[in-house]
Amino acid sequence: MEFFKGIDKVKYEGKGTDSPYAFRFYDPDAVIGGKTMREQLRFAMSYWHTMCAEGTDMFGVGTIDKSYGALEPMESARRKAYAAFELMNKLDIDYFCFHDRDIAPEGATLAKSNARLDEITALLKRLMAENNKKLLWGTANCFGNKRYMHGAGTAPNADVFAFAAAQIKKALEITTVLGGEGYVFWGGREGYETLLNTDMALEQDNMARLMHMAVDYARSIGFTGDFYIEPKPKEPTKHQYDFDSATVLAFLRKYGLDKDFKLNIEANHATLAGHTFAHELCVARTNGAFGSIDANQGDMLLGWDTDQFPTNVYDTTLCMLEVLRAGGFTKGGLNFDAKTRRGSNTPEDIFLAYISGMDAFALGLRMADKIISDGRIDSFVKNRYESYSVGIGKRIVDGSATMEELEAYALSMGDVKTNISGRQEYLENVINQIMFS
Ligand code: XUL
Ligand code: CO
Repeated sequence: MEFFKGIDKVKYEGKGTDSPYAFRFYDPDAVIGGKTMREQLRFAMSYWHTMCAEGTDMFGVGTIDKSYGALEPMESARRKAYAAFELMNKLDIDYFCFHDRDIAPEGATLAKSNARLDEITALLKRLMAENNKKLLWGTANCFGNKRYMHGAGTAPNADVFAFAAAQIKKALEITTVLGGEGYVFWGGREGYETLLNTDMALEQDNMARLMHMAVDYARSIGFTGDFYIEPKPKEPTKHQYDFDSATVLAFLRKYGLDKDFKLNIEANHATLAGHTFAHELCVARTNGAFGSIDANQGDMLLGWDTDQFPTNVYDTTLCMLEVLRAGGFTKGGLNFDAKTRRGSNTPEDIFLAYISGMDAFALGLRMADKIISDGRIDSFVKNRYESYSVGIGKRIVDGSATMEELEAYALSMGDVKTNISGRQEYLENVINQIMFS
């Protein structure tokens, strides 16, 4: 059965094409920065937005039909699986990501939910082998059901904690069976609304306990992928515990989880935290915790997680610059945690949105590679810190300088004589020259 009739396999046609169903910049086999674009970008489809989200919002019902012609939920789940692989094939996307409840609807009991998951996991495993597709990461939806109204791992109710642990155990099993390269913890409702009813210390200790159990269990069943925490500062709770990269790093180190976990950075989450996307990536990279990316963009004028398909090439360029500086992806990739607007409600819109997002990142990769080979930005930064490679600066960096020595140095100096310009405007113009020449 063909679900996306009339749409052929999308191919690279180059800048000159006038076809909307073609890549202008994503040429999977072209080598950029030492690897093919396919290997550098490791694009993934998000099952929840792409196969499931129907365009509901606070004010209205769905506008997008995602039943795939099925009348009952499990039949719909089966059809979604077939449709997902057709879509990935037509868009030439190698990976996908899912929450347990995206691939199979929750049943009346945990046992029934697990049986449903087993059925769809077997189907996905077969379709993955037939279509040569891979699982970038799996996760558990521990936020949608009303039992998670106060959180899951951070719930005040131990029965909820136990239920979440059971759900995560199953999600780890199916992720392992499908050869997932990662497993994500996004906080969901792990945060609080008011400190008046919250024991923050116990809640965070419990979250860490759950993560330790998850790591131990996953390793015991043969999961060799990376674990990720995906930082987000707000929404759904007022204060999410996984606020931003720096907060998550402090949490991981406090609880001894930093060896097993890396970060999954989402663009729109970064901006909600008051950071740029590149800042969050740089914090992850410079702390050895860069893992994977949820690719999307927010809206400057809106204060929530709009999960739009990324089209801002400045942002994708600065993102890919961080990815290249991190040495590229290892087990992570670019997962489009993005959905079409409620008014873009046809299957064609999903294809057009993926094409725009993939091309925006392909262009970002090409531009980032040009920035690195141009060398002006890197050499400017290197020169800016030159004073640390000689004399007193060198002694500061190698740890041999003392406060007394620095005082004597400052006294003999009189005052700082030179402070060279940061040349921000020039550097911004260099980026434009590289991008638009
Ligand atoms: C929520 C979000 C999630 C995670 C996976 O904002 O980004 O979809 O990526 O749970
Ligand atoms: Co995400």
